Amino acid sequence: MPKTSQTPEAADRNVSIIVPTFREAANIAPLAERIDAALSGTGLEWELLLVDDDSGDGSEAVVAELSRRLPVRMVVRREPPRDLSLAVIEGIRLSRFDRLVVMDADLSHPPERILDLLAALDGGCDMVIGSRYAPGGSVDSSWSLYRVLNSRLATWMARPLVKCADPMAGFFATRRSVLPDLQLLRPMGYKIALELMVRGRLRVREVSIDFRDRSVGLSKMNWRQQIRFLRHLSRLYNHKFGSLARVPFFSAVGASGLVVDLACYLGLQWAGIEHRLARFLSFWPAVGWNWALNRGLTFSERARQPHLGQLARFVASSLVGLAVNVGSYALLTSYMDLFDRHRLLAFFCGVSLGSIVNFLVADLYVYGRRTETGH
Ligand SMILES: Nc1nc2c(ncn2[C@@H]2O[C@H](COP(=O)(O)OP(=O)(O)OP(=O)(O)O)[C@@H](O)[C@H]2O)c(=O)[nH]1
Ligand SMILES: [Mg+2]
Repeated sequence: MPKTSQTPEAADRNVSIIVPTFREAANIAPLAERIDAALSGTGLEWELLLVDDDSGDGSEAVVAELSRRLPVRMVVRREPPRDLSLAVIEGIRLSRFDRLVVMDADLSHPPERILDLLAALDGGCDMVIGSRYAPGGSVDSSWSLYRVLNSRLATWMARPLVKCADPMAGFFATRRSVLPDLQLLRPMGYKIALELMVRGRLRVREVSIDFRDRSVGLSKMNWRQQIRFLRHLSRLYNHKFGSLARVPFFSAVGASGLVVDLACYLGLQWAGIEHRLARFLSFWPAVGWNWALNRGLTFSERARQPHLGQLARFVASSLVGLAVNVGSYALLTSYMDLFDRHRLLAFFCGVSLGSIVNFLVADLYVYGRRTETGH
């Protein structure tokens, strides 16, 4: 990736602040004013680079007005997909300086801490996270229990990937010159810091911050973004740990498929369908569910293949897995006394063997071996 031509000395006296925006017209001026107040008089040269996904809410006019007195500019992305991480990458590409700070527009991240992040960065590391969960940090006191648990769960899921208390953070400082080739990045959704940390193997430090909820404008976080986060996580696990990292995702999908299977099995009987027919019918929605989730999650970065052919191969592989499952149960209980006395053990051995076969067939045959890491 191209490096900036700044000398180290000059680089330490300036910073590009990159802010992804989508419908943040009301937050842009207060954000720029607070950054200006925090940085003016420090001798630091700065630019505020807003990367907007064609909000159409008057943001561009606000920036045009602001740019008369502050070093603020806006780049508008007009091509889909609309995506926070892709906007940040575009910002990194277009930034003037080597030192970068990335933050949200909604004033959740205190601009007054930018200098602290930069000081820590200059202290010798590749990335500094403005961390809600480092000692001394906090989240907004109005957070509901659901939101606390949601955030903690996401953090916990990312923990095997990086040594960082707040890998979900959107407030961070880094240097463009230490980042991996931007072409190789494959983020989706909100967690661009996590993407950079994992793929760039960055040395990370944390500076605690007090995170405040937005007071103006609407949050763009929704369930769709949460699914995108899971897909992103699956890619990063696969990148870091190889194909074996798919096993927990595949297992979790299988477990959820079991719930679908059971719900349909009971539901159909409740609707008056005979139990053997219900058993036969409930298999299909469950297998379709598993196929779709594995396509979107476990094997999400594999090359896209036509739906129907792939679904048919998945059904075939599920039937093979089922045969191994039931067959090994029958063999174990017929020929080994131990398993005949402890049939539950045989049941779980059957399930495990069937799942392993399912996984291998899915990995090698159903979802293909070719890797493509586009959106
Ligand atoms: N360019 C671009 N920016 C986005 C997009 N989605 C969100 N943003 C910006 O990314 C930042 C974070 O988005 P928020 O909606 O505040 O998400 P959040 O901080 O996780 O959620 P809240 O805590 O509810 O505010 C804000 O500056 C948004 O304007 C997008 O699709 N494209
Ligand atoms: Mg926000």
